[in-house]
Amino acid sequence: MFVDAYDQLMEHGYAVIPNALDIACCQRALASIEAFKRKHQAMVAPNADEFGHLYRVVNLHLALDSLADAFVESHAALAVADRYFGRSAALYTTLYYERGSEQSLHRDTPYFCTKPSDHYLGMWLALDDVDEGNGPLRVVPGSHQLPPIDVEALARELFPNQESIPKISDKGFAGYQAEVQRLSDAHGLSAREVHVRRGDVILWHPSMFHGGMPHLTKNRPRRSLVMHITPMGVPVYQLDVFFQPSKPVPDRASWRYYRHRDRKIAKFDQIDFGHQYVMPVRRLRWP
Ligand SMILES: O=C(O)CCC(=O)C(=O)O
Repeated sequence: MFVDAYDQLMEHGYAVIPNALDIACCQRALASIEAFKRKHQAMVAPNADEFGHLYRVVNLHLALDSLADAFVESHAALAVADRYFGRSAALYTTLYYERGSEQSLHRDTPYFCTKPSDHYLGMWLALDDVDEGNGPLRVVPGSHQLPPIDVEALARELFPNQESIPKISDKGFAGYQAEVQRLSDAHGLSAREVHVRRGDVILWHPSMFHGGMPHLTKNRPRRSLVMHITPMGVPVYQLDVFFQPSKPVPDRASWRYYRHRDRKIAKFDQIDFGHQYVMPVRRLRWP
């Protein structure tokens, strides 16, 4: 089964690994998130919608060990990732959602630009059943194999001053994704929804074009954890390096890792709520 999923990942750019995490582990994670939300009600409230559903909480696993457990216990998915990297997959960052991301189609590479390239996978864990009603992931099979884009030429069009390409830029990100869309259309590729059950994991290749469908039944949660994984020590850069592949940069990550059971997890000291505000991990783990 591992081999099948690996072949799917390489051929189609994504793979669904059914029952990658057992239901009891999903339920423990969900119970701990509910307890966390009750305990830190005032802190999470600005991020929640009218149904109390959170949106894009970055690195919640640093406060909740049950989410780190969900990473280390997704054995069948990690076996595929380890084979892809040729060494053990480590956890870099996560995004926790309780409603659909509704993100437009994109590749992650501009913000997950690794040295060496492609040493990154998206690992999306369903904590609820997800279908057309609650904002499933959509993917464009084969989009990881589109012809290469000349990012330096694109950068010359997008950024008048080549000396100061920013790390973060909506214009840069959108400009690149528009080019991927154009190529994808030219090659006759199209998107499909991926419906999954609680405990299933979707793995995607760094160059997979993917996004989130509209979340139609708003009161029904879509709890999911996106895990961004790399081998330990691989540095992850942003647009400034993505658009200037020959820029000299360190080949080791600047962050440290901690051990969680048999895996390594990158250590950061803040949790970000929807890119609106941040909280120190220390405060959210206390007492
Ligand atoms: O969860 C989703 O709907 C999409 C997530 C995604 O596109 C991402 O994390 O890059």
